[in-house]
Amino acid sequence: MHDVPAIHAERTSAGWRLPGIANLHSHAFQRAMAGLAEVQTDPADSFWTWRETMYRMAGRFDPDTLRAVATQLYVEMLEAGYTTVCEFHYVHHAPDGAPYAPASAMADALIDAARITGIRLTLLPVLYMTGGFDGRPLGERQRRFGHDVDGYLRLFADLHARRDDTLRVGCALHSLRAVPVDAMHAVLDGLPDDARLHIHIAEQVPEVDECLAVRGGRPVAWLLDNAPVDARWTLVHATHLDAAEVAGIARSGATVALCPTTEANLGDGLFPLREYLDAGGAWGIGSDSHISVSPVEELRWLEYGQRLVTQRRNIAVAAATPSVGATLFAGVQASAAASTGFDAADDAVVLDADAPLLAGATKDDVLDRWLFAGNRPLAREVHVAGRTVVTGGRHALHADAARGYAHAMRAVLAD
Ligand code: NGQ
Ligand code: ZN
Repeated sequence: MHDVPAIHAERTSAGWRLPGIANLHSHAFQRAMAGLAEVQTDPADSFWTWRETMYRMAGRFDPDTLRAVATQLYVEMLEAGYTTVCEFHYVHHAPDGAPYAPASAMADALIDAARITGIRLTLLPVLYMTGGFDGRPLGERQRRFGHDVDGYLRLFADLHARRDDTLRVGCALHSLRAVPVDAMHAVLDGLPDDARLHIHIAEQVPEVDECLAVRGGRPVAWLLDNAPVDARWTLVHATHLDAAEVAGIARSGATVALCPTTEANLGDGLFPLREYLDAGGAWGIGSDSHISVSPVEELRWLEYGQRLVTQRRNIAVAAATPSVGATLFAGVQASAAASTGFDAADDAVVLDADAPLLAGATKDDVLDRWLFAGNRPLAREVHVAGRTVVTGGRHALHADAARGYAHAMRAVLAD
């Protein structure tokens, strides 16, 4: 369990300079359905009915529309201060399940979008094999997500050979629901030793119950007992934990990727943040379904969720740092390299020191003011891998990306 070093904003002539922020969890195509699943279809609407809407949206993408949507999304991320994105990518094939030529066409679209916009990309091709814990085959709408072990390892090797300064390639297991035990071991055995591993886990209560019934353990407990979970691993959501699981993740060195705006939007439940911080656990944030593309909103709601249930204030603080903003920002920085595979220490976000929200700010309160005091975007400049990608709050492709996105959305939303 590690001490998280405090982060201080540095006052420069351009503004308040901070390290860049890693976005640990993204499904780029879901940007296209943000705001389109907020209509009640059934009084019992839930994560599971949202998922049906999401599958319909996933069914409409091809490489060109994915490239356009991801380009707009990555422009929005950079303007918000995210400088690295982990793309949890599972829409691999054509809608009928037939591979594209090349088989990496959809992944290539994401790589293109990252290169065009300048964001660092940790591409996580997803292994997705079954429709549930019982091993049932993929449903019709899931067919374009599927691989066998050999097909998956071929895709992984093809993508992994292309890594460079701003591209890393890791492995994602969609979830315990979607990956049989033997396949999990076969894929883990076939990966390079330093591969990053991400997995959705324990997001919904029915998933915990089914795992208990079928595998005889809660999802996180089962994973800790059956996989070599360590600092290379990122557990996405890990919402429903008992005390032993909280301690077990923290001890393993894995990072938990928390996605508070998506978790709220989907009605997942609330992560036991205070207990996890007390255990010394590593964590970061992700924008996941992109119902919001804002590290400010993720961190604010991470703290606010805790305040709402505990009826207390200022929960996420470290002994050394009474500032909630500084503690949250430091937590995000501390997990970034292990989860993304990048050493991105020189990436930077420069906040507009002339903004009224930051009037009279000091290095001790600037993070709290940025994260809690308003909604006007304050990132004035963003620097990634030696390139200045945002100036005056705008990405150079701000207008072009929006035009390409509007065009792609007409195709995606057409019947
Ligand atoms: C996903 N998203 O794969 O996009 C999932 C939903 C599932 C989130 N969990 C589908 N937020 O978990 O089966
Ligand atoms: Zn996800």
